[in-house]
Amino acid sequence: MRILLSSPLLPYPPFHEGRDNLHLNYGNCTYGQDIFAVPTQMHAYGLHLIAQNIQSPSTVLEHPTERLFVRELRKGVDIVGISFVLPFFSKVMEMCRLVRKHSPSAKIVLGGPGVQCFSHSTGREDELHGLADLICRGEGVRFFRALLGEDQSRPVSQDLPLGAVVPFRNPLLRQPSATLISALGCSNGCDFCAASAFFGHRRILLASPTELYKAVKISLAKHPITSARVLDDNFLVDKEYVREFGLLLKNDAEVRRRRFTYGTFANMSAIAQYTPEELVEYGIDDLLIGVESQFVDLLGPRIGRKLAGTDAHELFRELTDHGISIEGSMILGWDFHDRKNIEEDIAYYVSLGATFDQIVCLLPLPETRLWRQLQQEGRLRDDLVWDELGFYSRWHRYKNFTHEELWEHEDRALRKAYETWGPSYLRLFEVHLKGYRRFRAHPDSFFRERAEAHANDCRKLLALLPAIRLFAPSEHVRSEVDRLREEFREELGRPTLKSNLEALAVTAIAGLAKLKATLIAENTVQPRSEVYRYAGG
Ligand code: B12
Ligand code: SF4
Repeated sequence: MRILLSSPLLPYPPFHEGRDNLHLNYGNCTYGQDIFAVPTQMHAYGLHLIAQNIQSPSTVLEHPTERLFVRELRKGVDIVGISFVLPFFSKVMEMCRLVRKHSPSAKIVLGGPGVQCFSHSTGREDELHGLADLICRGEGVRFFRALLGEDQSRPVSQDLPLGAVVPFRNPLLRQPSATLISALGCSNGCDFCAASAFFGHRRILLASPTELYKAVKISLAKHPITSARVLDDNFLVDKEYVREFGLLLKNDAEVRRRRFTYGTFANMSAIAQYTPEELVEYGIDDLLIGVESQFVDLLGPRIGRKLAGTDAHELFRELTDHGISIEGSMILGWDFHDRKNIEEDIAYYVSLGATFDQIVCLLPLPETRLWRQLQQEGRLRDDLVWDELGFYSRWHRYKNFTHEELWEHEDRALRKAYETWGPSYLRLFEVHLKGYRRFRAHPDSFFRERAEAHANDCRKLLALLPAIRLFAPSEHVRSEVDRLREEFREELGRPTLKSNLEALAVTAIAGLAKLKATLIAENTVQPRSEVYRYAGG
């Protein structure tokens, strides 16, 4: 069997006012932080996971040009699998036509969250459905194994390509990081959550704690990394799992020597099962947490139950005091939001002091309860276009705001967080300083090693402080830089000559980035096309 797996074709459409869709942190969690927004590189993980877990050889194309895609088709292909999210609907249609033209006998299989389009009619889905042979509505590894007549119950292994954080988009500052996948979906079923709906409001486990640990070992053996992101919509929900995985890491001398830690996603009720020290013991360094709104009683039962009983201020303080950074997430444009309480909600969110901020407007996605509710209320647009999905979609009517008004609130909220807490790099510096303080004299050597790792991270981030001071968004942030620099000196001594030279170099790079940002309006950065060949087995 000759198998070709591909993500959508380049070029990607221009993005709205510098809001780069392709970078998780840049477009989401550090959006609005001027030159300090953090570009992160990610991959088409779903496709790699499938390719690494079938017995047939396969080729994975990431962001192919039309030429590259056609060249691969012409080599002769039996199955073409395409992974997409909704904004690439038309691109995928185009790709299916190319397959029919250049490899007419190939079977076309569509997968990824984009297939949620088939649960709604905008008038174009039948055409795409007609071009494809099979649609995978959910988990793809087992689907593909079934298609190839392979044993579906074999364990899932993973050795996914590295992602990276690239400050100022400067390759010299690139920090690679691994990606691991433990489970897909979440059973909490929040009304707005597309990921939960896509996997049938279930959590589908892909790797046991031992298998996930093996993936960490493979990555550490191959790459000079010290951290990973575990993609799992609610990783902390299963405490036994997390404990087993965490202790495998803790008891492994090499993992410890490399100071390996990981970030992941979890809701507040899942986090409440742990003490912050347990989270550190199990290897966690960062959590993406949905705050959604302070008006918990108005959010409905499903969203309410993941937040209920947790004091977000206390949780955020406790976690950051233990050296765990937080990607806070909040939504604007709930039906209960009016001009007064939206301000209160923004003030509440900003006061939490998250390390990264994902503040976004409520966006309905097909198959969710929110979608069905808006449909019943006649509030979905009749002429909605899948390709227009993004941070600035106009797919439904908000109750109390125009789209423009809400987008202004969003920009203002992000600005307020930025002016209050400064760039995420500065917030991260403080989290590491706190982690160092918390654990430097801990009786257990594991935690003292964590303290050392925090001290190293502080030393690395120190190089950014002069640039942050120079381009600070407010006087307050400038004085925060001075305070934190002073605290660093008290805890870890005077910066070395090497560190001062690094700071000079980073300030020069930041200055150039600022100049470039002033002179050239930013538009979509086209990702590089990449080809991966897998032997199968
Ligand atoms: C990481 C991530 C990103 C990364 C990387 C995306 C990528 N290239 O995969 C970045 C930051 C680049 C990103 C960007 C965007 N993202 Co995004 N992203 C995610 C996130 C958090 C995880 C995706 C992931 O990798 N999961 C792990 C892999 C293993 O799972 P998977 O992709 O679902 O794949 C499995 C199955 O779907 C299936 N499958 C997938 N592809 C295929 C193909 C075939 C042939 C088959 C058979 C099966 C199959 O098998 C896989 C294994 O089981 C999800 C939310 C979530 N929790 O799922 C949102 C999500 C996918 N993103 C979303 C959106 C909207 C976007 C953006 C458009 C952002 C925006 N608002 O403008 C951009 C689009 C850019 C782009 N080119 O893709 C939506 C998609 C909604 C939809 N129904 O289409 C999601 C669901 C978030 C949400 N809003 O709810 N995203
Ligand atoms: S808890 Fe998070 S991942 Fe789970 S359904 Fe709600 S929003 Fe989605």
